[in-house]
Amino acid sequence: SAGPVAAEGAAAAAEGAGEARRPLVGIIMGSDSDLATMKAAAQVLEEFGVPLELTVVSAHRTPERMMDYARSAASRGLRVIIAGAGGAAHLPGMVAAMTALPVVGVPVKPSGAHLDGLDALLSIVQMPRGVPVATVAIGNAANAGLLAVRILGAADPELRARMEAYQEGMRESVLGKAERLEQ
Ligand code: RP5
Repeated sequence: SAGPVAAEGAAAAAEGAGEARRPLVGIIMGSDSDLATMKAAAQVLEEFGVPLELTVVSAHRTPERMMDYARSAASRGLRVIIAGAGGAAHLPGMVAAMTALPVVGVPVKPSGAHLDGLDALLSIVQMPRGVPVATVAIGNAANAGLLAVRILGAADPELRARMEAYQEGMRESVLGKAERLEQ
């Protein structure tokens, strides 16, 4: 199929759910060469049991596909879109212009890039007033996944509890390291 690939979250698998749940988060990227960076977002969502879909949508090479994706996203049940691109990274902003869903932008540093991803960062973060894109650090797709979990968790106490447990895990990990250093 030409459509996005749906991945079932860990929680659904654990529940033994036979049918895949509808994706809540759409992960899109300008090129399959962005996948090495963007797969970290999918991994986070899978860890939290959030159903996702993942595909390639290019603002410049497939503009009509980008419009179709953005305009149909909410009615297809998506709640958050994570969009990553490198270079002249117009994908997150253009998608945000064509949907009312929250869009998280990931600046990708393509291999061999001359500007180290700074071009993508500025393209994504410098949105005009009225059309926000929540921009994470260059290459930090994991944070995009975590932000999507937080957005969904605002109205989902169970998911929010999983985020609190994740934060507690980080806290314990850092305290353990501090303790070992101080010995
Ligand atoms: C951008 O150009 C993509 O998001 C990618 O980061 C970069 C290079 O794309 P390819 O030439 O590898 O397809 O549009």
